[in-house]
Amino acid sequence: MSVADHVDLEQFMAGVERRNPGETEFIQAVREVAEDIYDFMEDKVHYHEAQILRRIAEPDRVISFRVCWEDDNGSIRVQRGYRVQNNNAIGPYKGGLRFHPSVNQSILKFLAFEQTFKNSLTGLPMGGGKGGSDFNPKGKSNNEIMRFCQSFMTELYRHVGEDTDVPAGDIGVGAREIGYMFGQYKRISNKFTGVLTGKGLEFGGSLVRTEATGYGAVYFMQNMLGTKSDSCEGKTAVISGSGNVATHAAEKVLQLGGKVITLSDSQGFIHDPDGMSQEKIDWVKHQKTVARAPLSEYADKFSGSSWHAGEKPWGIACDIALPCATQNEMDGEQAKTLVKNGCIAVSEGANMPVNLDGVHVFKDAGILYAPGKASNAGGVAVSGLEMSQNSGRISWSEDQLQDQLKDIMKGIHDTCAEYGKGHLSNGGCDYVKGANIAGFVKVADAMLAFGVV
Ligand code: NDP
Ligand code: 2IT
Repeated sequence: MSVADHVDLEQFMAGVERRNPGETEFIQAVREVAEDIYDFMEDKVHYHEAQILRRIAEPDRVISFRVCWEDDNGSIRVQRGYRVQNNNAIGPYKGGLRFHPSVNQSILKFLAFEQTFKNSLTGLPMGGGKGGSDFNPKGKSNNEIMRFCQSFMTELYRHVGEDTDVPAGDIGVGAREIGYMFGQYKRISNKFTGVLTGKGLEFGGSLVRTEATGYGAVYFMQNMLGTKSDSCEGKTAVISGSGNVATHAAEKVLQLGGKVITLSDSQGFIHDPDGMSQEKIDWVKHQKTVARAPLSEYADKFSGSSWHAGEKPWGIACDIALPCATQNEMDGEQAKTLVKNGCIAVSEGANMPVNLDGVHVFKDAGILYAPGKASNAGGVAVSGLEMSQNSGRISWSEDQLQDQLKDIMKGIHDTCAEYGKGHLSNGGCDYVKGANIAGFVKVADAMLAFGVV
C-alpha cells in the first residue's frame, strides 16, 4: 500500500466535517493541524495506514451530564456539564475546565484536541482533555458558585482521578472554583489526591502555577525575539484579556523592560499610552478577581488612559502582541492591521485566538508567530509539575519552579523551531508547523506502539 492509496487533506477534512456537523471551532482546530500534518506525512505510509490523525481527531470519549443547583432565590437551575477526554496515549487526560455561557461541545472538543498537542510539547507525561459548563459565573454569589461547583463535581468525580484525568482551571475557573471542587471531590471519594491542579498552596497547590501561563507566553516571545538577537526590552505590547493569563503576561512584559499599553475584557479595551505599572496591573487583578467588576473603571482611575467600548485592541500600533482572552478574537483583517502598524511578533496566551485567515496573514507576512498550543503551554506544564509534587508528597521552591518553567518554555521553543525552521516563504521559522508536527510525533508514535486500540 502506498501513500497515494490514502485520502488526501480535503477528503480527510470532508470526513471530519461530516462526522462533526456544526462544530465549527473543532473543525477549524483540526484543519489548522491537518494542513501541516498532511505535508509531514506525505512520505510516511505507516501513519496513514494506522489512521493516526483520524484517531487523534476522534475523542476517546465525550461525557455530558446535567448539573442542577439552587440559586439564592430558591429557584432550581439546570446547566450542562462536560468532560472531553481526547487522548491518553502519553499520560492521564489533562486540561482545564471552562465555565462560560458560550461553552458547548464544539468548543470543548477543539480545546481538548489542541491540549493533546500542547501537553505533548511540554515533554511531560500528560494526555489531552478539557471540560466545563455553560454556567455563567458573572453576578453569582459565593454560595451560588459553591453550590454549582459541588453539583458539577458530584457527577465529574466518577470520570476523573490522579492517574485517569486531572482537570484544572480555564476561563471562569480560578482558585475559588478549584477549591470548592477539590473540597467536594475529597468529601465524596474520601481521598486526598492530586485530582485537580491549580489548587491552593495549603492543600497541595504548586507555587508559580498562577503566573505560569502568562509568564510562559512572554518567555516564548522572548525566545522568538532572541533568534533575531532581540528581546522584549523597550518593546510596546498590545495585550487582550484581563484575566489570569493576560495580567500575568502584562506583568512579565513589564519585568523584562517592555511597555504594556492595552488590556481588554468582553466589553471593550483600555488604552494606556503611558504604559501599565505593577500598581496598575495589580489594580486590574483585584478588579477582575476580587471586586469582580468591569475593566472600564480603569479609565476613571488612571488619568491618561481611555476606554473603548465594544472594540478590540488590534488597531493600536505596537511592536509585539499577546492575545490572551479567548478563541477567534482576531480575524484576518485585524491581523493585517497589526502587521501594517509594525508588529513584529505575536505570542498567543489564549487558545486559538487568531482565526485561520489571521494565521495565514502572519505566516505570509513572515513575522514571528507562536500558536497557543506552544506559547501558552507554561500553565499546563506547571500543572504537570504540581502533579509530580503531589505524587511525591513534596513541594518545590519558587526558584526551582521558576527555573523549570523557563527551561520548559525554552525547550518547547527550540523543538518548534527545529521542525518549523525555514518553512515560511521568507525563510523564517513556521512555529505553527513546528508545534503541530512536534506535538503530533510523540502522540502518534505512542499510539503506533499500542496497535489498534
Ligand atoms: P479568565 O477567566 O481569567 O479571563 C478571561 C478573560 O478573557 C477576561 O478578561 C474575559 O473578559 C475575557 N473573555 C472571555 N470570553 C470572552 C469573549 N467571548 N470575548 C471577549 N473577551 C472574553 O481566563 P484565563 O485568563 O484563564 O484564560 C484566557 C485564555 O487563555 C483562554 O483562551 C484560555 O483557554 C487560555 N488559557 C488559560 C490557561 C490558564 O492556565 N488559565 C492556560 C492556557 C490557556 P470578561 O471578564 O469580560 O468575561
Ligand atoms: O488551556 C490550558 O492549557 C489550560 N487551561 C490549563 C490546563 C491545565 O491542566 O493546567
